[in-house]
Amino acid sequence: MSDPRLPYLAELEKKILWLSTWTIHNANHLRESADGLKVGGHQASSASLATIMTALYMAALRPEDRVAVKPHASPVYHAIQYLFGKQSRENLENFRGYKGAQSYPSRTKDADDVDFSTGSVGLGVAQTLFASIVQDYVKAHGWAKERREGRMIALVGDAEMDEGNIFEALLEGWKQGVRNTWWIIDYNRQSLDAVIREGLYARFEALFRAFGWDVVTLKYGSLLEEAFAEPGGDKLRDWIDTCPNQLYSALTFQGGAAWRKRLMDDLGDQGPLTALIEKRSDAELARLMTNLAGHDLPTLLEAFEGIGHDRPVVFLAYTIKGFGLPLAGHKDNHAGLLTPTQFAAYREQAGVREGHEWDRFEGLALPEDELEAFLEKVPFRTGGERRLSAPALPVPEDFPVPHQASLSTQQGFGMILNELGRSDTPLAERIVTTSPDVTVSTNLGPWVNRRGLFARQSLADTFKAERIPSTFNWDFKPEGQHIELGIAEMNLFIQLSALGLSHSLFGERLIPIGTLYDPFISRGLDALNYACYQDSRFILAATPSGITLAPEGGAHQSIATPLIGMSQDGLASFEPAYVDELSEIMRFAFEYVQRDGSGEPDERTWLRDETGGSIYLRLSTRSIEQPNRKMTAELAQGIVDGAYWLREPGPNAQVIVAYSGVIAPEAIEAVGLMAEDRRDVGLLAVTSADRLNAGWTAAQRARERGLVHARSHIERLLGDLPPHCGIVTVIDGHPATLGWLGAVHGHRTRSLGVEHFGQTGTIADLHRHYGIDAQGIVAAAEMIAPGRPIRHLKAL
Ligand SMILES: Cc1ncc(C[n+]2csc(CCOP(=O)(O)OP(=O)(O)O)c2C)c(N)n1
Ligand SMILES: [Mg+2]
Repeated sequence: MSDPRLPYLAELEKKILWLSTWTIHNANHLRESADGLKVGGHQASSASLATIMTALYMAALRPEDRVAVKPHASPVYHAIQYLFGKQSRENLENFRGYKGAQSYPSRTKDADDVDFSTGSVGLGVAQTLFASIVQDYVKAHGWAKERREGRMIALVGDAEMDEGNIFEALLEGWKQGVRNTWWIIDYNRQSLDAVIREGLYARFEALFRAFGWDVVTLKYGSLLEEAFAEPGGDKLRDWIDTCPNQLYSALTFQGGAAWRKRLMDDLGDQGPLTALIEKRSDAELARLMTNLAGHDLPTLLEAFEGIGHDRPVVFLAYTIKGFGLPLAGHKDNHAGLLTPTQFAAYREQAGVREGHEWDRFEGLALPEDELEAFLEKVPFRTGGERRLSAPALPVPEDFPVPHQASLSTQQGFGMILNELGRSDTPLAERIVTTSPDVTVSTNLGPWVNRRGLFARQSLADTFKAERIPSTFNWDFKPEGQHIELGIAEMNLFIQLSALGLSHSLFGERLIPIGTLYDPFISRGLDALNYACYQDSRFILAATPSGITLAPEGGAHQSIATPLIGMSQDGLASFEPAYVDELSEIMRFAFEYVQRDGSGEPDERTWLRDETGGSIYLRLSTRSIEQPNRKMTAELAQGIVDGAYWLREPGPNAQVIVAYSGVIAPEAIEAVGLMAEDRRDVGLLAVTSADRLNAGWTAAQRARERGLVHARSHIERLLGDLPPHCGIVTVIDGHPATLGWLGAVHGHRTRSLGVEHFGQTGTIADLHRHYGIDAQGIVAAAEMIAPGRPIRHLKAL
């Protein structure tokens, strides 16, 4: 018996294709004359997925399912949401325009319930796999009991599969026993520039099987299957199976007459096959030959709804790029647009009158009330609000502050986590740590010993069972709180991105903390960028950093990361020198990652702290002498706001030193060396160049808008410096990080730091080499604040 939903789905598919095509055509039309900004890359890619997305959103999906939509299918996504009443006509009219519907589905910029932001191909795909691990994590900890398990689904372009991060994720998924993950490959055999290599499907199949996935190949639609059953049909099937991708695409573009000629030339037998071809009109023949499974609703429904297990599945769905449009199959169609004549023909075919383009049911054959009733009952829409939330967890009052005469920030970080791990506070319960094979070397070991490693199935530590002494106790268990990853840093960031959305995706708050070596942030940078773009919330502890890694040499010594931290939106970066600072920053971080307030700036700092965000801690393994001081409220505030005076400059200051991070001892020494020969020298501890800079920029903007009293933290700190005072800045990182400080009030500035690939050596060797030792700082001060020779400055 035929599925009663099919007539409705067929009509809706037609409407979805129309709406997405019209959205693009209309936006392009509007914009072309205004500023020449053409809409590219959407039309053909969208049409390729229109049938699959209809089958999913209008039938197969459940509200608990989460989907990463291929970037260029955003018009289809927006069209579906428009039919659901969740996307506005204004936004669609303004597609790709100022504040309009986004070119690529965006959780933060779009108003229509996007699950994962996509755009940089490959990342969204992997994110579904890691989201599935998060779902398992949440369930294994006994949370979200009343929620049904969702499937994490990615709609993947076939050329998107070239992205290496997908393979990294596959391997990790295999290790973690990933479930409930579906990847649907839009196998249109076209990329942006070209038609893809022959036989790629066979590589995909072998690959996914090797990683334990079920492979479902969706090749022929029901019309083709019926034709294959006719006499001579098996020959037609053989022909299709060996037809090169280029030829198939070209014939699709050319249409029915071309199909006929070619098939007759190749297959005409004056017998059953000729009859099979001849009995169809050109239009019917074209329809038959393009009836690939990815455009066949009955086949798709059967495939999607036939999965009755939770194993990961890849669907290899044959499709046609530009299906249903006059540019179908053409190899140049990626950025192709319909010409006015082509569009007029398509409009005619869609039965849409001018002026009625946005009418939801215009041109459809079924009565409006029936379609409306069908839409109302679509299962995907029945669960209420899909974007979830979870209350913020309190940060313990008695937050740990490790005390030792000498410590590194990395040790401090490990000790603070270990202390938190000792407690049974709600916060400690929800912390989840993860690290790409650097758990021990980033000091997470003690925390992991306490809280265990996460796995759905328990796995005892054999070394422990065999009573072999080891510092680490690596029991895997469902209640474990550390996700041990392989080395791939991309996976770390995508895992963090998924963990940091748990409150929104699964309604359960997690506080993710990821650790890695600072130089390898660059390896996962795009994934970090997308994690922030999606407003995922996590704490990143990057350690060791800079030339702390002295003996490692070469490119192991991170240089650019402070600038990455400053320029990455959605990420507040800190580089503390001392562990008491780190403690204040972490206390703040745990709260900050959970904030969800309005975007109004704070009048003290001009930072938009209410909104919260993620945190980056640039830490070090260099052990330095710790200050013995009382943490006053004022000091704590300065640390969090980004800077405080370690030594306040006097009224006649000739020079100040502003430093960030573990270079503190050198900065302190330098100030001591020049104290006799320069007046009122000050020492500014910068804990967050990022927050100082952001506040300064925001305060200037506020003043330009008429808020004349707006003052940022750094403007106040430097406000009393005499105009002739020089500033020497120093950081174990790129000097530009602090180079802007002189511009705040117009002070001469010399910025020291590291600009070049490293040498091996001791830390002292390298400080000297780069001129960021005490002598280098003093030499810079002497140049910038002329006066009598500084006695302690040795001849360099
Ligand atoms: C990381 C990244 N590199 C490049 C691009 C530009 N780009 C967008 S789509 C695309 C290829 C699309 O091919 P495919 O994935 O097969 O999707 P189709 O358009 O065929 O549906 C490229 C190269 C991008 N969005 N992201
Ligand atoms: Mg493609």
